[in-house]
Amino acid sequence: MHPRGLFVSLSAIVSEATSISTSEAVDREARIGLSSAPKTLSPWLFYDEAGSRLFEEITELPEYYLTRTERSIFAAHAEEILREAASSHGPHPSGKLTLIELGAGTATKTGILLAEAVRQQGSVVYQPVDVSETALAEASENILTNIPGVTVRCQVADYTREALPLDRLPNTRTLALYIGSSIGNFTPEDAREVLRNLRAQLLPGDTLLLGTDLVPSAHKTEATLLAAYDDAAGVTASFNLNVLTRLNRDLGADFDVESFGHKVLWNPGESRIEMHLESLIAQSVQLPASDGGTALVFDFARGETIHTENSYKFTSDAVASLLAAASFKVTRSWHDPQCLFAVTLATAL
Ligand code: AVJ
Repeated sequence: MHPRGLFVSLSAIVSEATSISTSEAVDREARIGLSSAPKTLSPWLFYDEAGSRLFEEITELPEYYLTRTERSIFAAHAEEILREAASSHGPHPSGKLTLIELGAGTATKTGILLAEAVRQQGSVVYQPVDVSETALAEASENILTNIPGVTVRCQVADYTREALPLDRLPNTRTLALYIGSSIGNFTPEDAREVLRNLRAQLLPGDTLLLGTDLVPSAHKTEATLLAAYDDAAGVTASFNLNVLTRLNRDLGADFDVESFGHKVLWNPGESRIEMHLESLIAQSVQLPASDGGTALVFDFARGETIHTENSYKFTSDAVASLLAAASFKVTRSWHDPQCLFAVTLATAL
């Protein structure tokens, strides 16, 4: 029999305290971002319940090639990925791999890697880390019913703000998964910081599997990239605009959502897709007083934007130097035939 079971860490129980600090964080973020010039809002604000649902919808859109392509890379190369991770050499005694995943969400693509880990080593411990308790509950239910041999230990945490609550089992190696191009939301400086924090929790010989979206190239046009963030069905537009609906609901702001438009551009100098919300008219928006500050009024000129997201795109050199800056060395990388997306295995030095 393979060990099975669900372990929920203590931090999962403090959801009430977490939700109080979440609405305080939303308030703080809105006050700072909307008072800045140019105006900004942080992408984590997208992911309320409606936004998380819209994101799941995005991942299934014909234009949004990222999720599907990364899944195809896992499907084609899971065996090699897991073998390379298990055999990466270091002073640490080799043993079974434990998989941890940063920002696991509902962990739909991870199943391919977990099933392969069970094939290679008989059983596997999987530690998904995410800020969303509901996403983690869905993830563990899916995995426990579909992949016998996996033990799931959910951890509710914000890996960008707190040290990772990593439980190391004796005589195991860790394979950390940071997939889905999640790293792409960070500026190069913050991305290095996130990977350094992760590296600090690992031992030499442990590995990281990093999923990154790639820059335009011979087989990947700028139009392909833009369409992924500006789909014909308008799901990404709804996802972007939903942040205003959220601020109205959570903070009592009075955004007229209809008078903002979804705007996407490719910034080649910074190597990133940018999403903005553009004010279609001159207008002002009120934010009521809260524990975090006094009532504020934000004036918008016609055509002025709120910068809501960066999604950085990489070359393989850029991936290697980002990893090197956090004391990882590239072991091997895989991409799809069109070079849309890359999956890179790196070893902690
Ligand atoms: C979740 C950050 C990987 O940047 O492609 C999708 C978010 N934004 N469509 C991305 C997103 C608009 C997504 N990441």
